[in-house]
Amino acid sequence: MDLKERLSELKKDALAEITNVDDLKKINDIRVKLLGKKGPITEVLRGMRDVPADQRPRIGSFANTVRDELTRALAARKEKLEIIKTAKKLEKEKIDVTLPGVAVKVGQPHIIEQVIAQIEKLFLGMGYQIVDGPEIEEDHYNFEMMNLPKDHPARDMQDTFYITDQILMRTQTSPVQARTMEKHDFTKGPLKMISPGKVYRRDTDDATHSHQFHQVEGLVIDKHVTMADLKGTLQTLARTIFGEKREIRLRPSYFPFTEPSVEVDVSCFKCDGQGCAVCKQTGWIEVLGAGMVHPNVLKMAGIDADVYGGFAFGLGPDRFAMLKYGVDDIREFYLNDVRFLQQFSQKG
Ligand code: FA5
Repeated sequence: MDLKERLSELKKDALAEITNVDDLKKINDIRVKLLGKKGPITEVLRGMRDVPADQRPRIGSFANTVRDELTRALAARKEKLEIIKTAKKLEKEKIDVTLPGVAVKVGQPHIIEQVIAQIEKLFLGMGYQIVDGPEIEEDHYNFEMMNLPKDHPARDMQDTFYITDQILMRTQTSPVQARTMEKHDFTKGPLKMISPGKVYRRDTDDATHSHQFHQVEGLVIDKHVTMADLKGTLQTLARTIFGEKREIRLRPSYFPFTEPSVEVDVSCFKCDGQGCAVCKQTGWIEVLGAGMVHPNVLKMAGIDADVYGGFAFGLGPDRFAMLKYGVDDIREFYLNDVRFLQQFSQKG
């Protein structure tokens, strides 16, 4: 058999082997076996030495054609096996997208947290800082610094959980203001802050009272702060929470830490001030307490009351939420019944 015949025979066997291989990993082995240095083609070409010189180009060219054909056949088989492999994998991992999904339950902040966040956003926008403070507080900060010495009759307004003589569960968020006033450096600018948080009172739980509730207090201290500043600020607050058309009115009141003190009413958002069940036919709803900071409070915090003055206000987000969403029992907020809580979407 001459070299050309041997090459043809070899090609036939090799193509058959390539066509029959069904394992991708074996393709490379076959390539090395057929076309490698120790492979039959190389060996045949080594025999070229014995071929007469005039026939060498023809056989050499044929050998190259055989090698190219085998290379192509190997590549084509490899591609085919890869397609088969992918198809098998896809078949195995097939997903039935028409199957019903499992709904993921997404939580949301508690409605009181949402109201507090809305208030915080407003005041941050007006350049206030948000300050946190301890819930277990000293009598000194909760009462004394707020112009409420021991045995002051106004202490009865806030029935207190005492832990010791001097330590108590804070009844209001005002102590945070006392702590901040004490530290504030007025050469660096005015003090503008709100302090949101939990407070505690020995109130008997009923539809409008809870022994644990929330407050947001606000405080501004600077030179030349007037009651008009207070009113404008609270007007903005009322409109943000209760709607664009709301008006507010101030009524004289009493708090030991402010003088003068006021109760703040907002025009009824249900009846637009006409009179309805929500506003008890008055057209107004009481929403918070406020006033101009008492000079004694400033002095106790080391602030010169002849130069500086300011306003303060304190509100209950629980009562705000009750009014805004028509919840008639404050205890609903604390029962943690998800069916109740889920009603309040994030947008409020
Ligand atoms: C105060 O606590 C004053 N520190 C507020 C203040 C600050 C006035 C600065 C002036 C200047 P009062 O006791 O009214 O005030 O409470 C404030 C708000 O907390 C009330 O308007 C009410 O919304 C809410 N609140 C009071 N007691 C309860 C309670 N037991 N349950 C739920 N909310 C309450």
